[in-house]
Amino acid sequence: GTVNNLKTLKVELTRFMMSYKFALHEMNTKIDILKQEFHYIHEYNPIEHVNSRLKAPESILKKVKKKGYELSLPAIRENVRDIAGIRITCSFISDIYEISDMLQRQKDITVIECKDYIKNPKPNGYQSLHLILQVPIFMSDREEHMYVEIQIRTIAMDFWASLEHKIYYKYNKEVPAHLTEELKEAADSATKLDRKMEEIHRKMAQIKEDNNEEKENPLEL
Ligand code: 0O2
Repeated sequence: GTVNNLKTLKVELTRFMMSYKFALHEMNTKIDILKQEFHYIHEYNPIEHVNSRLKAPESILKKVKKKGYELSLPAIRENVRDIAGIRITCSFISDIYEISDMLQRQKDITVIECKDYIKNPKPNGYQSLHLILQVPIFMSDREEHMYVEIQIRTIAMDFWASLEHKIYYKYNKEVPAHLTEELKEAADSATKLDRKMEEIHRKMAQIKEDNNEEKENPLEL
């Protein structure tokens, strides 16, 4: 009885996590193709780096408990949508939306949700574009549609979020108001830096384009 049940549970859990592993693999390949293609068209690489992770079983259970979801694999599959997570760090803000559009346009991807914390930052200053997508994976005897969470942000947004996470992680008491304000100020500085770099990038691209036109039409003024 109990031993067999445990065996079945183990097989089911392994299958469950395996599906997310395949979904991550599928999405990572898509992102890698976009990265290479974008590089070819725009002559620069818009993706600084890509990180992906499978949510650890303890973290999954913690979330189920926190949100009060039913404790069953079907309920977890439906409700915990960030078991497969990918973070794309881009060079410029405009790259974020271009990459996001390119993913959303793919025919086998279903867009479930798009949260724009760049247009609407969180009160603490957090910025990122969050997509919940559904991607099909094909196995020997079945096809499954898996949720994948994609976070897309610039290096400056990532810098802020990484350090904010380090500073406040696991501190569940009230943070003094002046520190919350300073953190928000730091986020505003990151935004300023992002906008400045994008502006320089745009101006430089224009100069390069003008130069190329001169070369192509040497006799025209
Ligand atoms: P981890 O360790 O990254 O997985 P939910 O995902 O349901 O708990 P919500 O509000 O629906 O909550 O999701 P949301 O706002 O899209 O954010 C989820 C993820 O975004 C978090 O995952 C973080 O990775 C990131 N995030 C959101 N807000 C902040 C923030 O203020 N600071 C930092 N550093 N990261 C943030 P997890 O599961 O919390 O953590």
